[in-house]
Amino acid sequence: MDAFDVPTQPIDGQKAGTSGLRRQTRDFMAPHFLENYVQAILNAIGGAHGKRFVVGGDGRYFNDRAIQVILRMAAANGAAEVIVGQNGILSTPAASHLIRLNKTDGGFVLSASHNPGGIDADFGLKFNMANGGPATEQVTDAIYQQASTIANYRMLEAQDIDLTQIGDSMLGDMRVRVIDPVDDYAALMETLFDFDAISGLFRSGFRMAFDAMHAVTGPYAHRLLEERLGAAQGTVLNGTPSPDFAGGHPDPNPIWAHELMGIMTGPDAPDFGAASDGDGDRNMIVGRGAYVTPSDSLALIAAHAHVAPGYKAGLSGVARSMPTSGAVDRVAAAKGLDCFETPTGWKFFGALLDAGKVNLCGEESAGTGSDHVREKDGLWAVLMWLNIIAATGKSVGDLLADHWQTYGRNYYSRHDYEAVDSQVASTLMADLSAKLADLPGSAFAGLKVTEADEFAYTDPVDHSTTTGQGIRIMFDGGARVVFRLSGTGTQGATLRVYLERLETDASRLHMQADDALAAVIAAADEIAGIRARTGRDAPDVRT
Ligand code: G16
Repeated sequence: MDAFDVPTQPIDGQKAGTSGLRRQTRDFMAPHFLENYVQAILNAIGGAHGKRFVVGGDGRYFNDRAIQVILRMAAANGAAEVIVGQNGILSTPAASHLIRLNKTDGGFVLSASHNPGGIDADFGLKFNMANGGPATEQVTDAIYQQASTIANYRMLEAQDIDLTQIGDSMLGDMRVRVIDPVDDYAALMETLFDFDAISGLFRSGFRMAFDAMHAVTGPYAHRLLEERLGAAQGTVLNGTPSPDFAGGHPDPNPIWAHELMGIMTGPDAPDFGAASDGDGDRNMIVGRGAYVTPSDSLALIAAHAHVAPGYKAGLSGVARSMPTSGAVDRVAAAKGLDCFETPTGWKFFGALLDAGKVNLCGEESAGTGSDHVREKDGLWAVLMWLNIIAATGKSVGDLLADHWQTYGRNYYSRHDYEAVDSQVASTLMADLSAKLADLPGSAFAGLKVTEADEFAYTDPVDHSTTTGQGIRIMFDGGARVVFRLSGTGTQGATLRVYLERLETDASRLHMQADDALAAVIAAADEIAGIRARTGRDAPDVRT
């Protein structure tokens, strides 16, 4: 088998967003696109010679072909070993765990997460570093530099590796280890949670519905929930990964997981419902008739994590992304824990986790996780909730009610305007930015602005600074609106408007979020002129 150089030239559109490179699948399938980006990654990390990597993805369309290309290029660049999930399948948290467990030099994670899959949908590639976490801003910038100047990539002429069979084989001088995608991850979960208590819960008749959304968590959930913990057969819905997620949108929120929401609000609703996304790092938690916002889920986990064996020593600190509500801050303050506010993107938690400053992180975008891996972890959050329910004997609804009673409730909603004309969206943000200094003191929809700024972050560990991370407008009484453009969309721009209001009056803790937030919603539109600029009457998605 011969390795050879293929001449190429830089291709537009290879700048990573919030989480690696996400593009339409056909872009990734275009000549040289994937190859250029893989070579750019290998160049940026100082080459592949003698190195070991993990490769896997969420099984979406083109996952299998892309993995064969990455294997051939890794071999051609002199890598010593690549560990691959059987059939090319690895959830993102499982990939992160394998990188750490096997002390590899990093990994290639193929996924566009919650974005739809298929030849006419989305694909993505992300490089994770030796700590198991997404490449830092510095490495991402170096990859972009390489992609912008690339002149050739290295390829091996070889047949496809059979990824259906577990075992070792050689590709040129490189060993390829095909492993079971679930085994090591399941073993890790068993060290963190009280499996006896959770099994006892299921034995006592506790019922659950888990919607894998035709995505990667199906095999993980079947193994852990049904086979290992004894949940009833049929607990896992849509549990076979499909290349186009059966035509669905694998994003675990009340809009896209409407099948599960229907079950949980129906007449014979189970006790507990949960869902995960395309690559298994996001989660949704829902009780009987009680949807838990990701921000509340993070706060509630912070308050109760010590009941799980892996966290019985307590938390070292917590972190949340800036647009995530301040609910977890209130728990941290009560418990005397450090609480960090980072830009959107799991990569910003990596340094805090590595330094031991925090061991619980979360984001409003349905991500929760700890220091067990360096990615957010959907099934981890589900098991944590099951452990909390088993330990406290309380329902999801009661846990939430008690939490709000103790800490107050941060009413929260995110409004997304999708596929907005990019020019309109960037002008909206630029205009907002230009008037920030004039906002304090003025009132909108009866709410007085106390502070307004553009979020910037200096990492307390590596001291790197990241600017331009969203516009924050704070109002009198603890309300806030944040405006940000998504870094994960693939068509036009997605404007995200994050709305929040703190309520501590015990008689007003059980309102509908949109009613509780009516004034904040009106103020947001008045300040940014969303309707007038986008021509939209309402957001496309509210979570
Ligand atoms: C990624 C990032 C998250 C981020 C989310 C949404 O998640 O890892 O940190 O919160 O995108 O980002 P944006 O608001 O820029 O679209 P995932 O699940 O898509 O990998």
